[in-house]
Amino acid sequence: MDNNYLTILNDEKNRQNKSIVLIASENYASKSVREAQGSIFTNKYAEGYPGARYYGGCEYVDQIENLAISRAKELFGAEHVNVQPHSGAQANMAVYSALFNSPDLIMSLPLDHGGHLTHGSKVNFSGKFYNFKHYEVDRESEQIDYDKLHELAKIFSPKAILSGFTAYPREIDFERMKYICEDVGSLMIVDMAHISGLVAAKLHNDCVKYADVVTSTTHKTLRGPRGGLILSKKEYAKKIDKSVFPGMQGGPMMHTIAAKAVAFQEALSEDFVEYQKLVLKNAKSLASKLAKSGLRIVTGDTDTHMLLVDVSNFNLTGKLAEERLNESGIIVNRNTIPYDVNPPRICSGIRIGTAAISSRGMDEDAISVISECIIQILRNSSDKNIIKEKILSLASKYPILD
Ligand code: DSN
Repeated sequence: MDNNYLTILNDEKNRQNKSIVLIASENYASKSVREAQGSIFTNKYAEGYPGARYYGGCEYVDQIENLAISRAKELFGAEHVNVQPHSGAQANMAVYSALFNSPDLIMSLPLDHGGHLTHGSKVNFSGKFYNFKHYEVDRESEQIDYDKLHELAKIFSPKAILSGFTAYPREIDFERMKYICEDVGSLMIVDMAHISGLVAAKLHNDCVKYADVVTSTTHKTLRGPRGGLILSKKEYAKKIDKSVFPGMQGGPMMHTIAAKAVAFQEALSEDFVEYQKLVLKNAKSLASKLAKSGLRIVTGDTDTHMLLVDVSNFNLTGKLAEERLNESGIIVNRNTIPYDVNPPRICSGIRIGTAAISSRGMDEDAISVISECIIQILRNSSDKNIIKEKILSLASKYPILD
């Protein structure tokens, strides 16, 4: 027995059990998903694709990869699926490399307006290899201004328009995106990492039917193992597969692909749809309670699992708010808000998500306690130990799956 490992594992178990995780990109994978990810499939090399591997002994890993692919196709109605990307960032990298040549022009939402690092940030490969031009959210509504986006797309004639975001709380109009892309002759690419669980449950409008290519992670609202996924129209299948392997990756992680297969089956269930309804209900309720207590909710509301909260009218920065909440056992991340006056490391907002707490079964009663605690912590208006106790007691009522 490796006691050092066990001690650290136990500490992390305690941390997860005793805190309230409101990080919008985190969730708790089921025991079945974790068992598959911890299975003996980890022992197998399988470079290549089912039926065309570069190693012997691949008969069962072929079956597991085909199972994951067919379930993902059924779940999302996709024509083609690649389940091999190790992460969302690698999925994006593989798609760009399959479809673009450096320095093709791509349009996207920038990081400080809610886009992802891989959507053209200068410090990321995407911004280094490709010529990203950004559309932004409207200063007043803080939502995407599709008319403006359309105007910009006519000017830039991008090779592709990227949508699907990391810190954007409202529903995206994918039909409109498709209309704009068709009008200017661009490819439509969607990174649905945050909303893939909602899309799977048909509680967010569908991007798969409109987009040429959709990328995702599998561990956020989708509640699978940590990993990536690419869905596409048939015509891009060959290019994308070649770009993932041998272009970007060597051996696929067959244990993670096994866990993806299990997660996709879970996501096809009625229980999963009910879970996603709870995620949405909890997010709406938390937004409304925090707003009633004086916090400004960016865009005024949420349509997803996520809300973005401007803490500046509490005389706080995002950094300070994150640290204070963290000390009391409520885990969030600081986040820039659109047109933020503070630098990214400090920023003026926090991002809150309800995917993880909803997996623990937390509902309206829990949301009331959480919102009260958030307000008291941010106002510094109650005894810290009393709040910590309240959070601990709430967390212990809703244990995480072991
Ligand atoms: N870092 C993830 C998030 O927190 O949204 C996206 O990759």
